[in-house]
Formats: sequence, C-alpha cells, structure tokens
Amino acid sequence: IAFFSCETEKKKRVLNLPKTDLAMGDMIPMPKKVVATEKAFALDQFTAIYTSENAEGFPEIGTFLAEKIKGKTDLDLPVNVEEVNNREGVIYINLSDSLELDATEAYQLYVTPDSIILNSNTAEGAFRGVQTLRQIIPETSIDTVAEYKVWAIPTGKIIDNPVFEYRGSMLDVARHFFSVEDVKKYIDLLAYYKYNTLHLHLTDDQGWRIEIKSWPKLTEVGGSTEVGGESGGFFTQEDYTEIVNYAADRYIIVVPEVDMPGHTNAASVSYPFLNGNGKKVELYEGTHVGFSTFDTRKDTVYTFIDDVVREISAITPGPYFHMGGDESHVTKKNDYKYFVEKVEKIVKKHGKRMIGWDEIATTDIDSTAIAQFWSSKENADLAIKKGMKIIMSPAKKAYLDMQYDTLSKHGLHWAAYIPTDTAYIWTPEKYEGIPLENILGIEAPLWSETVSNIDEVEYLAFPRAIGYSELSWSTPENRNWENYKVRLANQAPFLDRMDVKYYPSPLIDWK
Ligand code: TNX
Repeated sequence: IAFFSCETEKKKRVLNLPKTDLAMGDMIPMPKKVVATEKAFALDQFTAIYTSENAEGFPEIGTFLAEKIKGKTDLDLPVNVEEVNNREGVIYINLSDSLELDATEAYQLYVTPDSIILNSNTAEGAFRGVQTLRQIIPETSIDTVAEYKVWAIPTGKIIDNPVFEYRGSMLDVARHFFSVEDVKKYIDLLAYYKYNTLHLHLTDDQGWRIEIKSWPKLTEVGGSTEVGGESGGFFTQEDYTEIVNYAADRYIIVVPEVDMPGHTNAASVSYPFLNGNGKKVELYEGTHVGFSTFDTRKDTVYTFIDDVVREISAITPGPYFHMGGDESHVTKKNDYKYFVEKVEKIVKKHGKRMIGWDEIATTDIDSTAIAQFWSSKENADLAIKKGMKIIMSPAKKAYLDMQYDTLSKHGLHWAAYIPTDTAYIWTPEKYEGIPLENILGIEAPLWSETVSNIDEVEYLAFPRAIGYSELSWSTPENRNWENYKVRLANQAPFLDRMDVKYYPSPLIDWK
C-alpha cells in the first residue's frame, strides 16, 4: 500500500501539461458534438483500464484498447473488470443506461485531467467510442514533465452517434483473390474509422471464391484462376468464418455476395448445366462484363442456388445476403425478373434480407429488399416507389476503383476520375433526389480488375475510404473539406504505422 501511494504521489506531480485542443484532434469521422476544455489527461505507465462488470463484450473491448495503446505508445496497461471507486488515473469503459445514449452505436466520452469515462449502453457503441479514444492519443509523448513518458490526451466531452446505420466498403475478391490476412488488415482499417459493414464480392466471371460443400467444383474449377491468369484461390468455409469472427470482434458485419444471374461464368464452367448463354464456357481471365448468365428457366438451377444460399447463410451472422443482379446483359428481361423474384424467396427462406445492385428494382420484389444504387437514377426511382431502402454507392463519387487522375497507377475511369476532394465533397443526403428516409447508408466498393495485391488495394482505398467514413457517420453540418483536409493529413502516422501504402494525394499537406 505504501508503494502504491508513492506511485500516486509521483503521478500527482505530473500536472504541468500543455494546453490542448480536443476539437483540433485527429478525429475522423468528426463526432456529433465536441466540447474542448483545454487541459490534459496524463496517459502513462500508471494508467489502468477498467470495464463494467456483467457487461457482455466490454472486457474484450478493454483488452482491444489495451492492445492498441500498446501498439501506439508501448505502454502495458492492465485491464480490470470491475466498477471503479477511485477514478484517479483510469480509463473506465462503462455500460450506462442513460437515455441520452438511446441512438444505435451511441457513446459519450468524458476526458478530464483525472480520468477518462467512456459511456455506452451497447458494446457496439463502446467499441466505436474506443476508436475515438485511440485517435485522440497524441502520436508523441512528452518526456520532460516526469522521469517517464506521458501522453497528454486533450480533455473535453464528446457526444456521438452515426447518421447512417449502414457504413460499408466492398472488396472484390473474385477478379483477383485476396488472402484472409489481407482481408483482416482491411477490416482493421475500416474499424478504426467506425465502419460497420464489409461487403465481400465472392463470385464473378473470373472466379468463385467461397467453398460450397455440396458443390465442390465451384472452387476446385471456378476458383482456379483470376484476371491475368494467376492461380486464383478461394476461402474455405473455415477461412470465411475466421474473417466473419474477426470482423464481429470489431463490430463489423460481413455481407456475402454471390453475383447472379450474370457474372456467373466461373460457376458455369464448374457446372455447365447452369449456363444459359448457349455458348461453350471456359475459364475467363479477362475483364469484360455482361456476357454470362444462368439458365433461369431450369429448376435445377434453383436447387443449386438454394444450396449456395443455405450454406453461406448458415455461416453468416449478419442479416443480409447480396445476390448481385447487375449487368445481366444476356439475360432476357422477363427471365431476369423471374430469376430475381425466385432468388428473393430463397434468400428469405434462409433467414436473410436480400440486397442487390440497383437493377433488381426493375423486378417485383418485396419492399424489404435493398437496392444498392451504383449508376441508374431510373432504378433508384423504382426502388423509392416500391418503398425500398437504398445503399448509396454512386460510381461517380464512391467507387474506390476509379482512378484519382490520369496519372493513377491503378484503377479504371469509366465513371469518373475521383480525386480525394471529389470523393469527399458531395452530400449523400441529397444525391440525385433520393429521399433521406430511403437511404440505409453508404458503401464504397473496390472492384479488383486492376489491383492484384493488398498494396494496390490500399493505394486505391486510402485516403478516399477515410472520407466515406465521415460522409456516412457525421452530420452534414460537421463536414467541411478545409477542416477535414487537416485532420486527414494527421492520419499519416497511423497509416504509416499500419504499413498502409496510401496514395499521397497532392491535395493534402501530409504530416
Ligand atoms: C461495374 S458496378 C460493375 C463491376 C465492375 C465495375 C468496375 C457493378 C454493379 N458492376 O462488374 O467490376 O463496374 O468499375
């Protein structure tokens, strides 16, 4: 006890910390409300993390925070699962029943010179709040106020919750395959910016990337190549589960996509009875779209789809199943309608809510289905008429595979060149007259025709994906390019520490 009080004494002497400004921190997305009080909490070797007792998920969140603090500062903070009495020098992650915390994923963060209290009434909210806390820990310590290192965390109050409930990014693992480790790294980056959804585009003409136990040739044959003729690859169901669990630990859901009836060449090569384009099918390593289709009038095709949706749904805890439905240029209109309506019933039967690219709005499906708007305003209007929810992924603004400019090393430009400012400066709340009440959220898709390794993925995704996190979380009043630009520049040390090969946009004065 004597030793402990001596430490406390030591700690109390560390008061001469500089003035701070919480609002000028490195926070992205910008929280709803920030009140700075200009003092500092000393994060040092005496700080301890506490989490509420009997609060599911909270101890793991405490451990997650400790690991991240270790990674940033090299401090080893203990994590205690108990209510705190003496709040001196603690970070307390508290399950609170405050009514102010009613919104989904809401949290409050109170930083005073004595303590840091993170309140949320859900583990999800607490996890989002932990990301804010990670972001406001300064990059460098102060080494002159004590004989040990001190990180001066700016004090103040943050009250926060997201504008949109769906905040996603898509990775196309079909055109080029990416490993479990690559996907985990991408998830880590999304988590830091409060994304809650990872959409995996698992199948396309060039590859089938998810093991289906009842149809093994899908991966044996259909997973054997990729664009450019490399060896391809696929996730076993165990691999997929590993990704799903890793994402779940970060309060991110996985949306699996099996693209059909078009974009199905790899499936049809594996099982030729599926093919409906009347041609002989072969493995495809090019980048054209729109040449393949399932045979929509064969019952056995739906038996096949039932197996695929059943197996994937069984290992997917999230509520959604994405059936693609885009660019089915060689499927007759009536066949397309018939197909989508049948698949919707299969998806429902397996307990999932269907998402499809905006073309699905041309069919007679239920209003519970969700349209992912990528290019057709007409289709978006049809979805609105049906009362469907819409995920905003306009290619001209939100496609991560569009080149920044003519000099970009990777990417396409069929929709637009999207420099870092263009990606940020638009208002999803008011885009193409789509009413706010129809908008479920925003997703930034990364198609992989032109990228074949994680470095190249990162070049296209960062920094633009950081901007989409702010568009989907922060209120329009809290979004401002000039201010964002500064906060984005401050992300460089984090991105470097994470070894992210981001595109150093010349519009940003990188730190
Ligand atoms: C269009 S967007 C596609 C994809 C391509 C992408 C390339 C959409 C629903 N379909 O098949 O990969 O363009 O940017």
